[in-house]
Amino acid sequence: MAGRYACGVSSVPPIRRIAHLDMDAFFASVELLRYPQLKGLAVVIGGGRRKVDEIIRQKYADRPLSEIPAAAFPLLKDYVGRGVITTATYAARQFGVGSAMGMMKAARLAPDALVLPVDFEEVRKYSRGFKAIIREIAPVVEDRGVDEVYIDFTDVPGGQREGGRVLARLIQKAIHGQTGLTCSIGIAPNKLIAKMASEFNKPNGISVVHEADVQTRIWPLPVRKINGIGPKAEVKLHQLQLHTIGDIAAQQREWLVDNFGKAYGAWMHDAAWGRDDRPIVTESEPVSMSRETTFDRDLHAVRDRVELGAIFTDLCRQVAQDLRRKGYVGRTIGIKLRYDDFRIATRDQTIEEFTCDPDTIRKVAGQCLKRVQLERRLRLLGVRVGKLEKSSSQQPATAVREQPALYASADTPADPQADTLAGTLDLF
Ligand code: DCP
Ligand code: MG
Repeated sequence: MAGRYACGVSSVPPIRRIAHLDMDAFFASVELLRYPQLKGLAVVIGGGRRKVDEIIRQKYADRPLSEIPAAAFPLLKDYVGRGVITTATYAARQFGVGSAMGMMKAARLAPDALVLPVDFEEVRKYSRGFKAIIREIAPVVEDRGVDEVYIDFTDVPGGQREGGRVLARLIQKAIHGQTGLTCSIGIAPNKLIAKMASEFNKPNGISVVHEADVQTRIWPLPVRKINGIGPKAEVKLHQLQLHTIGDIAAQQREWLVDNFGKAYGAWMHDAAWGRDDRPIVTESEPVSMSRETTFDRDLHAVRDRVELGAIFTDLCRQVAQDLRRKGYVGRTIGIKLRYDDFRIATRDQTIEEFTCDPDTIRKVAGQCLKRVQLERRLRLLGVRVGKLEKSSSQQPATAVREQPALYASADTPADPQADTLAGTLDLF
């Protein structure tokens, strides 16, 4: 870089280079490590709690997992039950299937795709693993969840070469060499653009974006590509005839403020111009931990009381386990329901003492349940513990940087239409 800054002043700071790294088809790729014979095939991960691969493994107990024939694996078209796809291999994505799609719809699109359940423990193990590999090479890393991180390349040796491409290649090679997994990396002047750039060349790609490239590479993208513009903002932007990021950038800041409010409008203007100075946060503390499950069939609070009660207790137990494993206690306990008409209701309650005790969580979550309508059938039930603090009795060494819950969905504000029936139902 000496040449670049050869202006006689040695204190010129290096150019900020931020990378966003995202693992490719993460949960599916982890399964393919175990079953390399499925490489290149259309495989989807998801479905309920079916232990499909355990059945196969029993049947072929006499041979290593890698020698079980691909034909022995269950097909999507034979899948019974509900649930959504967690992820799909790139071969499966060619059929149009992908994350969050219902299994039934996916089965229509890719009937011959293989289907495997998620192995959470394995996924967590590889998640910790690839992050440790990155930290050995570039220490300033922000954990963004199970399969993505931001990395500050600015001061890392080689981090400025070819705009960061050289270091990105090194990281990709190290991760692949030590785990067999591939990832995609975007390197840019900031987090906002890096996040977009990591998608440009998926899978196993690297994209380098410079400040001067914003107009050509960022402005043509649809507004939703900005991390922070969600479905509601998108609808409104479309109503205002703004479809690309460039369309937003072409607006006056004041006009955006008038339409989207002071903070959001101004942020949107900056984002469209590729401006973002958020730092890399290396020690992120989880805000909450949650567990939720979609039922195989809609359940009714009275008619399916026993089944629902058991699932509810189990969710509380799992959240309590997550808290303990990661060394946290929490004080706000909440529930989330999705009704058969897809409406969502959430309720929570804050208690005096911090806890990670499954019975306490169960009791308070049960009280929250009494505050929502339970006449309609339910598709989904979730339990969340928030207002977290590190528990003093336990200090796990490695888990601190992990995200709260792998599959936590965004906290949904309480549904105003879900009237409270406090005290009238005592089901749980
Ligand atoms: N995931 C999930 N539920 C979703 C989306 C994703 O449980 N609705 C899980 C499965 C993914 C992992 O999180 O493997 C990472 O999510 P990504 O969006 O990064 O998707 P992938 O890594 O699977 O694919 P890509 O190559 O597009 O990053
Ligand atoms: Mg990914």
